[in-house]
Amino acid sequence: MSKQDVSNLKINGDRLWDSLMELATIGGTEKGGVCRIALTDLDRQGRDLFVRWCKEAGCEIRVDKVGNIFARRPGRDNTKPPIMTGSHLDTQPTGGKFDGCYGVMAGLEVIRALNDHGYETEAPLEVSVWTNEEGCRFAPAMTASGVFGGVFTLDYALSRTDPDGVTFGEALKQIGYDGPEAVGGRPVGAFFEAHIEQGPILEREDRTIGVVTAAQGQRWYEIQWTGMESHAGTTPMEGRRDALLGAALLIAEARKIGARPNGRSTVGVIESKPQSRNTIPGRVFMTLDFRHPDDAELTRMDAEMRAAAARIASEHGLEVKIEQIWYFPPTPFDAKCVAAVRAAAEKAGLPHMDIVSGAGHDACYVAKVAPTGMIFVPCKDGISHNEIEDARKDDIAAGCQILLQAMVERANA
Ligand code: HGY
Ligand code: MN
Ligand code: MN
Ligand code: MN
Repeated sequence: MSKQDVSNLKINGDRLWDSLMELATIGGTEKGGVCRIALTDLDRQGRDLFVRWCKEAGCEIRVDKVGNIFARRPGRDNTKPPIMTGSHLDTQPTGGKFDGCYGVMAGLEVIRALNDHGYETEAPLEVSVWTNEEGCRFAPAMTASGVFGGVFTLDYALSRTDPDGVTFGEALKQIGYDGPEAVGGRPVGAFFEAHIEQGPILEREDRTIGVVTAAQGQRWYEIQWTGMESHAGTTPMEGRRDALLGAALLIAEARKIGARPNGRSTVGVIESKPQSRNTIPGRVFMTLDFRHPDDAELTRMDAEMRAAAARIASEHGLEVKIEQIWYFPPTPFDAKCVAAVRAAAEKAGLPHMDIVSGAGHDACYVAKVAPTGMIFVPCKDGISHNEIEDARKDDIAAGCQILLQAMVERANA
């Protein structure tokens, strides 16, 4: 096969957009979003559609023991480690059409476009689907790419349980994606993930491509407050042991702690018991998500939060148990991969800028075992993890074209 100039290998933006829209019908919501929670039957349907499309594109399919899918397009020299791309198909409960799905469909479009052009790369290519990236049903996030990257053990991942006590391993079996392949432990030439930015910067700066240099660090907590249930009418205000007050005060403190430059803090889940309007809550469960691009700041945020929680507990006669369930350090991406994305954007004449990812991505864990880079495209008003998540068709296509350029150049290097 001729080694055409890579820039002639054009992707088909309409086909990419149509595939995204068809995929979005699986778990589609009335508001135009997608709810396709990890390891549910809807997740299975999305996976099955991806596998069917990849087989139609001539790929070989492999599934590993945590359900990661790898669609492989052979190259001229299949002894070489594959150049990989991909992302996730699971969504948030109020998810959108693009978070994760874009990176998977963009990878498939690269394969389809190379097939159109009859172009064969030197090294093989692989498009991956990483299980449970979102972490909303099974915490922590990026569980399966974490096993691939050697951060979590296989048993740790399979034993994660959802709020109903179903384990990751059981749910994986239920959808038939408990694959036979070992997880990771094989050479990967490079990994590139295309993703919407999920924030407002690219749109505000009017840039089409985000050259992602790193991802910020994260700390996830589960916090239990224990006070004492008592009568709402007869219990004087003084001396109440109100667990919900403790949680509320910490939420306000966490907000202040996250308000520092580049800081982020979010309380996404709170459950108070006994859920009776005339009983003072005695038990409260809450989550806390801290983020910062600087690890020392993230550590300071942790210490400030713990001190605030201890102070609130002693002032209000409460017990507080803080469990950090996940720590993810700020992750720089591979300089060569970052430069390849920047050069491809430059060559394509696309307005671009360097950017640090506010979100975690599977690429952050694959980066532990392979040279890794990410390509961001803008999303409308920077909104994501929301059913109104939207993106421009041209931007989606442009990011995919950069992905093709970066992957093919690396595969032929
Ligand atoms: O939370 C995140 O950063 C990603 O959506 N898992
Ligand atoms: Mn994502
Ligand atoms: Mn997400
Ligand atoms: Mn430049």
